[in-house]
Amino acid sequence: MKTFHNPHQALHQGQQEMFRGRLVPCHEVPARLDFVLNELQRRPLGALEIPMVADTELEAAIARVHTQRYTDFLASAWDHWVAMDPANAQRDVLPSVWPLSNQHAFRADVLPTNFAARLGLFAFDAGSPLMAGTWMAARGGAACAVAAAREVLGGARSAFALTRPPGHHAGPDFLGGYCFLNNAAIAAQALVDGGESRVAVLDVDYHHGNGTQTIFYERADVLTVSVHGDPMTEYPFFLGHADERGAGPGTGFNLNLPLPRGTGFAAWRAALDQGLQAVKDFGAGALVVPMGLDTFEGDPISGFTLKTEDYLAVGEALASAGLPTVFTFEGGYAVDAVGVNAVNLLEGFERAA
Ligand code: Q9C
Ligand code: ZN
Repeated sequence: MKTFHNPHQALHQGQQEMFRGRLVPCHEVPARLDFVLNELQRRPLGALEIPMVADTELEAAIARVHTQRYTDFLASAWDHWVAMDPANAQRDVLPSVWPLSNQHAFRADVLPTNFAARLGLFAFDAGSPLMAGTWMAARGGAACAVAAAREVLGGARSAFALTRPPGHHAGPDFLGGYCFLNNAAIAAQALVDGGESRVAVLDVDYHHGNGTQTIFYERADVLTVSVHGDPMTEYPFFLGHADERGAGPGTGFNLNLPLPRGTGFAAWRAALDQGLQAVKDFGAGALVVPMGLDTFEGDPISGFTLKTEDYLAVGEALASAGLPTVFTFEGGYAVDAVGVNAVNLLEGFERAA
């Protein structure tokens, strides 16, 4: 399996995230990707490459998933932030005001001129700092997703997009959960555009893949499945329940498998099997796996108890779908374990593929 890694990833390096009224050090750090790269060098699965995707092609692939209004905002956010106050050049961009979606409460159709207000329209939390290099880093990650999709369209059994920043919480026009561009959705859409008529996304991150769900919610050609911590108690809280089955032509093409905090491997694995059965019933021609390693017992912000050796079995189970598969890198905050856990999953897949 080839790995495409993002040479610009370290340009995105947040200082602090808001947590329960305090600013705490960011969990989503550049070293996460370095640990995965180091482990891939120790236990090679295939070539390690930088994605070669022309700017115009990358922009087109991103525009298939995200709105122009949102990508324009991301591209110019840093300059607007610094223009508000030159001292902002030393601070990360974080929102502090949001339009509630309650009926007759606030409007989301008017784009305010004030940048802090605009930020609140496009960001759903104060945990996802943005800085000078974020746009460059996010585009580099998306390029990995495009390159991995092309690799699979070209006949490879699998490819790994070692994306950072992560992507599965980012929607058509919003950022959050440390995510800016939805790399998994970009890969899935690239697979559709490359000729796959049915693509499945099976999200194994601890957190519900809300952005991916929203992007494909009304579509019958992309099945979205997510196994995650129950949003009644777990982030992102406001989406990810079992009764969200899709809408319009997409009705029946979204499956959420929420599990209680504290769930161990046996019960998690049973939910994964249920997800894999849905992928099979759908008749997918290709699979995208947003791969979060925050299901790990040692993860500092999550609540499942998977062990390092369990990830070999996770990879094996994913291979049993028998589909060309793109992996994207999502969460996983036990930094010194994230490399071994990620490569275990991919190695388990390769052994069984
Ligand atoms: N004290 C991903 O795994 N906040 N995003 C958690 C922690 C956000 C996770 C609060 C978690 C986002 C890609
Ligand atoms: Zn996560």
